[in-house]
Amino acid sequence: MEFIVYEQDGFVGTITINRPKALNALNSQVLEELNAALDQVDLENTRCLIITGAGEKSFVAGADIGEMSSLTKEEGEAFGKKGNDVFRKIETFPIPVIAAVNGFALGGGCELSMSCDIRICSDTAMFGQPEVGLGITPGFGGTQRLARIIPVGKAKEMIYGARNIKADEAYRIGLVNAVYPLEELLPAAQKMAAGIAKNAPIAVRNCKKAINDGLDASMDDALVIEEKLFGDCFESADQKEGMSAFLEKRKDKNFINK
Ligand code: DAK
Repeated sequence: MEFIVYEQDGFVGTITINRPKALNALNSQVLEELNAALDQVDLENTRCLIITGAGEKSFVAGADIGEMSSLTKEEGEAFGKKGNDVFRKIETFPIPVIAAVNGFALGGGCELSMSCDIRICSDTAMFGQPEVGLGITPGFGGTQRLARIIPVGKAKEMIYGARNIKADEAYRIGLVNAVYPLEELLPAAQKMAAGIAKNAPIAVRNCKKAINDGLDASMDDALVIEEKLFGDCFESADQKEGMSAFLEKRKDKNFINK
């Protein structure tokens, strides 16, 4: 792959968008490679994923404006679908995905981070949906996900005004969970990922599914979703291991993803 680097460290996988000359902007090739990289993750042995950007300046500075500038209506719609499909794949990926936002997260970059379960960022990060200044709407889920993550009025203010926000404001309004000095960002993401990976993988996956599916349902339906995913954990080796460890007052647990 030309623009995606995949690294595996124990149970944690890291995908790096690697197109620093264009501040990691998303052209069709980057989106296709990102899609392929996700398909290649070994889900038997990977329990958490980190997505970050190469270089010290940018996570992803948006969809590629050069490529988009000459699209027809049909091509624009197809490009939007390509991004939406891969971002939805991330959002519904079986294991948790952490965005480690190391700089600009504009347009498609902000949208990519929002398709991840958790966002943390460097103190140099900047988030925004500048599309209306380019004569388009956010096209990779920005109008939908931003308004679900932060208060609707804030989302509308950012999107209508094409107003970018810095890390401290992103933290204040709940767009990111934490802010770190740039050099501490990736270690912090790895520590968070390792903390997730040490827990029972089937239970963690079922929690992700319960939260995501439940948010799209009524409370009555959402509780049924939870009941089923709760029930699904029983009779698994890891449920027996987790509960035996508690009853035996044993700190070390050996979860095997079965
Ligand atoms: N696309 C292409 N190239 C980009 C880019 C981008 N989004 N962002 C930066 N680059 C390139 C620059 O052109 C420059 O290339 P060279 O001139 O060196 O060849 C290089 O990266 C370095 O950028 P700068 O020289 O501009 O660096 P600065 O530090 O001065 O400024 C910046 C950094 C991030 C403030 C600036 O580059 C910037 O404003 N970039 C654009 C940010 C932006 O507007 N992003 C949102 C893009 S729109 C849809 C589908 C998708 C979308 C919408 C609709 N449908 C199909 C409905 C998504 C839209 C977007 O994401």
